[in-house]
Amino acid sequence: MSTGFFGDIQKIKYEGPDSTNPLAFRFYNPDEIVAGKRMEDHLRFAVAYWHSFAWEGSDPFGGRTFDRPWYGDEMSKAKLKADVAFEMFSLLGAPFYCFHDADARPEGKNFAESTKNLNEIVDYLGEKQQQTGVKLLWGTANLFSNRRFMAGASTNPDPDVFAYSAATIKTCMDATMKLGGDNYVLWGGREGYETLLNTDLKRELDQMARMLHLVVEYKHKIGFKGTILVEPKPQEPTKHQYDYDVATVYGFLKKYGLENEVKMNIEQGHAILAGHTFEHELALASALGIFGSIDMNRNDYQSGWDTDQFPNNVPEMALAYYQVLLAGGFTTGGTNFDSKLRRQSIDPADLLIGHIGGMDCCARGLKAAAKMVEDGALSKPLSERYSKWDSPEYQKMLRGEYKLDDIAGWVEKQDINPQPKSGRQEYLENVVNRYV
Ligand code: XLS
Ligand code: NI
Ligand code: NI
Repeated sequence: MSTGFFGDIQKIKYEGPDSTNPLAFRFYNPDEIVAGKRMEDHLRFAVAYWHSFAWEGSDPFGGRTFDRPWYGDEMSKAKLKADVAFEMFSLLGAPFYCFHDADARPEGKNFAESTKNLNEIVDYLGEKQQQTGVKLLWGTANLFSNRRFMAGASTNPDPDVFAYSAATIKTCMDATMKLGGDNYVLWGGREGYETLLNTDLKRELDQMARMLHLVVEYKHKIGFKGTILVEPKPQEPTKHQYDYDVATVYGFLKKYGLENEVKMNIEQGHAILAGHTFEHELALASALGIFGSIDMNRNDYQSGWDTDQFPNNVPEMALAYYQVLLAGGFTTGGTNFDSKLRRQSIDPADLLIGHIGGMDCCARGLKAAAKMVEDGALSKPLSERYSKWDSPEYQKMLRGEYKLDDIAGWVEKQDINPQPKSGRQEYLENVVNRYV
């Protein structure tokens, strides 16, 4: 039975590029084949429970702007929230969702009660998944909102918090496993510091690594087949977060022997905060063999803050999905909208419209990317640019068969005299613009 929250809005359909219906897809056509695969299977869209159903529209200067019938601490409200959430996933035809424990269950008076509440709501979510066919892309623990985590979760100077966090993660991994989740995510919003004056950085990194080892060990113990993902972010809420960006996390994983167990969940807005492009983070993760999943929500470029807006820039999406395709596409990962409405967008339909626009934008980006791959539009000029490396002498050099003095002798004998060549950036930018 419907909750009636979305009124008489029916399942969102694909109506094609000419449609002016705000409640229709113009580009996202789940069954359309792109590069040999259904669009839905390429993009693997997920809706984030927290921003759409738990966040109440507050900002640093004002509180709740949304008026939702499920706000409150009772279990019945949590179930109503789940009812509306699954109605929305179904209206959108989103195959996946993601959630934190704290989004879905009422907080208990202690760990045991919070766990009991979580288990009750997990059973309910399981029934909803059964009824709708919507699946869990990833589960995660909220180890940042409650004041107990203000000085960090695994990196807290107080080991009671470390233990509480470990226990909480265990319950969330159990929940994710029970719901058949494809991944488990760790985002360390409070894992970092405000000032070095009160922070032992070395200790905190060791603590964080211990937690990640515990997570990986438990994954194998319970036979969880999904992927463990870390989501990098440079700052906000903490001034300096340890999981700064893909490169930093990779160094951390290497140092602590975790690089074969953990992959990346890369968020567009976090990449920008770290001073990178999204495609840089995607390409680097792929090059390092740790590409996993994406959070597809953008920032406002003027604010310098994680504004978590729905994506709306097709050329940027095209470059992002180009990297995703080059990486071989998603396996367990997907496209999660970790996006929230602007706080004035208070109508139920706004929730749908935000996601519809985001899904359409990603679909356009994917199609452009697939065409660029198919035509070799960028890959041909790229391999041409590096082609001299294919010669036997340079292959030997790459393999380490020549030492520095051998190379010096060879350069002199061959009279090697490098001639600069154009990088053709404007040409390549124009090529991309033909596709978007
Ligand atoms: C916050 C993060 C968060 C994670 C999940 O900036 O993006 O939403 O995705 O904890
Ligand atoms: Ni974020
Ligand atoms: Ni995120």
